[in-house]
Amino acid sequence: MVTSIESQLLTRTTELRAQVESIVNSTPVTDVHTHLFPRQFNEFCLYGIDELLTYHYLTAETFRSARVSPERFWQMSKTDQADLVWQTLFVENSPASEAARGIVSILDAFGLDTRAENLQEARAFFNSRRLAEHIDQVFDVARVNGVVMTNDPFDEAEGQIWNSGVELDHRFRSSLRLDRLLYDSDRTNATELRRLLDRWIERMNPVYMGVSLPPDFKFPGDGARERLLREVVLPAAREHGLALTLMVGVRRRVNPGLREAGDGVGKADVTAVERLCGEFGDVKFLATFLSRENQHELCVAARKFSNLMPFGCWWFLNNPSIVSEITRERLELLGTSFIPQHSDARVLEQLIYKWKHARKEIADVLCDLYEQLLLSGRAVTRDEISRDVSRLFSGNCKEWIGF
Ligand code: HDL
Ligand code: ZN
Repeated sequence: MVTSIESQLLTRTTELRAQVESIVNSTPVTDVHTHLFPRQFNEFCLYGIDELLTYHYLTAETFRSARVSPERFWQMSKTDQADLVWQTLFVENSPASEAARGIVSILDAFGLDTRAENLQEARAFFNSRRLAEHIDQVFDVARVNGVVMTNDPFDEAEGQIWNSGVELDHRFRSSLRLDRLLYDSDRTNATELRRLLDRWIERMNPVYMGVSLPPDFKFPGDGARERLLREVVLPAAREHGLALTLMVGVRRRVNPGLREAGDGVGKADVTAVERLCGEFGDVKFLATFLSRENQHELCVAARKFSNLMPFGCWWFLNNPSIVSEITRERLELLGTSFIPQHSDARVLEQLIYKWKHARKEIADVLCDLYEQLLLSGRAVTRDEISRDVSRLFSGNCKEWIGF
């Protein structure tokens, strides 16, 4: 028999869950790391069903089930590749993976047939879209108010667009990606590198400088990369007032034949980031680690260094089961002083699924947290829930990178 206290509690928690879900689903988000481009960047602005289905997450999964070698696949046209992905992952099999379910969420958002035998309807729909309105609608449906791009000053074609004095859509802000700068040994002249950095910061007006790092990254270290970080990048970050974003634990080209899908993961050394944060206490760091095994250590490191902002459930971690686990441990160790997710979107419409799926997990974790708080003796108000979600979805980002 349910006592009156139990039924009151049940009513309160039911109301609470409804409030949290409504606030999480309606609060706009700033997406702190993507590979998206505005339409002013022409062929860099990827959208539509063929780009969505040839996303490297899906091609990797297709190679596991289709009887087509990667070499043969790369010789096919993009539409033939997309047809094979659709046939393999959506017709011959259930779209069980997170990336495949993401396509279902996107098609469903546009009212398209998620069980179609072929891509005829989807192609006709996306081909009929006027890009400017399409971008508006995607940002609106995903409730994304801004995205940070990943800009590589050493990509010839991208550099030309920047040099043309392109006017950026205000929803897209740049970040200066340093991978090639730090890894191409022929650019290791510190003075030359600093001159290049200053020039590109002036031109792109980035909101941060970012670099991806392998699992064996050490700091301090005696390699060229560590020397350039210390002598060039960090002084530039300090003088320009820019945050440095560290993406740690990627093993590039584990299987080169898979091209963009060929990268892997490795457990990294979080103490390297601790030492960076300690030595450069006046620089703000954003950090995300690719290995699930590094996530708890990153939370503890962030408790030691207030200039360290953990962000996102990166790449192989962007799956509901792991997003839920990471978000829960971050809340328990950091309160709301972290950035729970970024989309890493490469194709425009991915914003819709990546944020819909992330919001579901974040809402579930927050509901449990607030229910625990209620049972501990403190209810939360609607305004407090809204304040917390706004801080997670945009406030922490705004404080760290001004966007
Ligand atoms: O290095 C990165 O920024 C990664 O996010 C890679 O771009 C990776 O291929 C990716 O898209 N992950 O989601
Ligand atoms: Zn990325």
